[in-house]
Amino acid sequence: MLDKIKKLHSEITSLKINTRQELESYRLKYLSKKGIISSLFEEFRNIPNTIKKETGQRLNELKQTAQAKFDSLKSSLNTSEETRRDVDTTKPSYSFVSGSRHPISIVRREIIDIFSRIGFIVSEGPEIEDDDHVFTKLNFAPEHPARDMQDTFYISRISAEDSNPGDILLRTHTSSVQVRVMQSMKPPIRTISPGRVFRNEAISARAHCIFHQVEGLYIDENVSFSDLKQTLYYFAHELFGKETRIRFRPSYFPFTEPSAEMDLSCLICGGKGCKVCKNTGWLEVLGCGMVHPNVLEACSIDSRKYTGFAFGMGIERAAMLKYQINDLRLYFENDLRFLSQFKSAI
Ligand code: 2NM
Repeated sequence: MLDKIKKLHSEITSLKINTRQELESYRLKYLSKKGIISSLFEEFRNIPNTIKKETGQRLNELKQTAQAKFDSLKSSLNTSEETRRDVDTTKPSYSFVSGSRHPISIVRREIIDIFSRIGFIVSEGPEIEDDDHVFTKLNFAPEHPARDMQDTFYISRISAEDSNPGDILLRTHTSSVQVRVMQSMKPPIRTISPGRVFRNEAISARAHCIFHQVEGLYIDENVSFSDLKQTLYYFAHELFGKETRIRFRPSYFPFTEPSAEMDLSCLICGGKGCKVCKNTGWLEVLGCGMVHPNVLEACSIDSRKYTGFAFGMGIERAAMLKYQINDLRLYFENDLRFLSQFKSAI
């Protein structure tokens, strides 16, 4: 019997099979219930115990070899024959739905594009920051309420001493990036810093604990408030349209003096008064001002030689105004019915 198995083994391994018919004959001859291998298993029952172990092993090997040959030929013959038969190369290809950019990305890219056309570069910095870059160098008093646990996410609290930068926290604005730029560059400086910021707030239609900001900074000799106004006027025209008018209202920020808030004429009613502008004709869009001399000095810039302006805006807010989105939560829910409405050139 061992001889028979050996002969069959070499027969099977050297056998050439080229078609599916040949494969089926092979299966019937060797692997089917009435095939040669099954009959050998029948025979195996009656052989003497002394050679049972070795014969059993050889027989199993034979069966595995025959089955493996069948399996591999089956898949290769299938693919090559069916490909020839089933593919219609004249058929148009399947169409697919392409994605679209998120409205926050669209507006961020547009803002970057608008400012890069007038010489601003993009700077980025860490989301996990220290107290020194987020508050102290920006002229926030030690007891300023923005430092409060209710507003800022603290990671670890260490008291600021000597060269130690103090608490580690999530940045609440991207002005911290501009502190890093001022510390590492000499004026003239023209930069914008887009990025995520974090505030400890209850989530609602108007507030979220993570949002996106773009802040801008321009420092040189003789930079004036009229430079600020003209730059932001250009920006509003580019982002919101040529019909847009702007106005400035006095405001307060620790890092600028004087400080202002900028409004746009209402994009819906053009200023006549409607629900969106709550009948005021104006929409609040950003904060700005002349960089406080204390901030320049804290970043080693001579405040007698240089002046600068800065501004900051929420990208969610700007996109809400541009696209009339009335609930902030839409930005974070990833509902395709919302997202697929935004198409952009950049
Ligand atoms: C705002 C409003 C006003 C601002 C100030 C600075 C810096 F770093 F130069 F001091 N960056 N951004 C700034 C000024 C931000 O956001 C509402």
